[in-house]
Amino acid sequence: KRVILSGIQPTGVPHLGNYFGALSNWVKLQREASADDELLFTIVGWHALTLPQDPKVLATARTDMLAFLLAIGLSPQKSIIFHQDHNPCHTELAWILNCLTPFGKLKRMTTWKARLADSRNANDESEVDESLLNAGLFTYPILQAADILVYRATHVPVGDDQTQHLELSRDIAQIFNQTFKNRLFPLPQQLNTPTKRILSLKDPSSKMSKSAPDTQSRILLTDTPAQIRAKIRGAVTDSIQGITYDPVARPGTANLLAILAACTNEDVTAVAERYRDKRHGDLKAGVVDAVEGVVRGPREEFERIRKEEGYLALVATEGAEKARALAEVTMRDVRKLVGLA
Ligand code: AQP
Repeated sequence: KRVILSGIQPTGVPHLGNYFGALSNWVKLQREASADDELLFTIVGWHALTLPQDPKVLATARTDMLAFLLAIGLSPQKSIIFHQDHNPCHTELAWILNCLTPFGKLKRMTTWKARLADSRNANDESEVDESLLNAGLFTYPILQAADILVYRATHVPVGDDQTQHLELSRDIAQIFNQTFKNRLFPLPQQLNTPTKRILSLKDPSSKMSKSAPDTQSRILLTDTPAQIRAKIRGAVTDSIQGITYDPVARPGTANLLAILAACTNEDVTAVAERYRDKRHGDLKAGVVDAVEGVVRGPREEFERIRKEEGYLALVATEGAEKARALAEVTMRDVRKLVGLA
């Protein structure tokens, strides 16, 4: 039996990167799941708190994210869809795992190293401004391990940026199993999303992101056709004639080709071949149409579902009940094993 779990932070409206890198794959997994498979999709509010959040904005984003998950086609009849913060078993297990995880392993996380680098003094590299770093930023990979292990998940569909965190989850599962001479936790496998990372439209050296300051750098699932057109037209490309797929020399152009290929479900080299003798303007026009074709359905469905507050609350409550029931089964064993039954 497969137990598949994945999560998304309620840090804003999902963009094309989230959609192709995660959400559309969740829907595919749901469509192709067998009757035996258990699917869990969670909105990870506790992870969002590792960075400063405006409480009002977070509260809205959290409910909106649930509406988006339904709008893209996840079904509460087929998957357990829930808010992480509705299930305290995650934090209970996270604390126990905190006490088993070597400090050195966390220090090696590239996400942590990037945070440290961000907070270094520009003039004196050896100086870290610790006021920019909270303990949650250091330990959240353990909470992520708990999110997975509390359901004894076997498969975790995530992008390749998550490989190191998933390795840590496996290490922690192994440490727990060895320490308590048990095989409680299966070692979760990564299910790689077929789509590579979608890049920022304004700076193709970084990924498309919900929280990047430049709103023109991402296409949101709520964008209107006019907004999509303006953002794609303003995307950074290059001045080389003709269209070729070369992510190193032509990252902006390659990103547009990748977006188009993801929209039409084609091989990116086949798309590049089609546009070989065309101009960037033609490519951009093709991307605008393809993106609108993908975004229209979720956008319209989101607008409809977000107004159904009673239904959204019901989905959240039922999802939480199912998630808690599953997690409690694991936690009864965990508490017994560690001596806190
Ligand atoms: N640009 C991207 N291309 C492909 N996949 C992406 N993901 C995120 N950005 C891209 C995938 O989306 C899933 C959910 O991400 P998340 O919300 O948990 O956090 P994130 O990875 O940090 O995404 P964002 O959009 O950049 O959010 P913020 O700005 O809040 O940090 C993950 O599976 C991720 O791989």
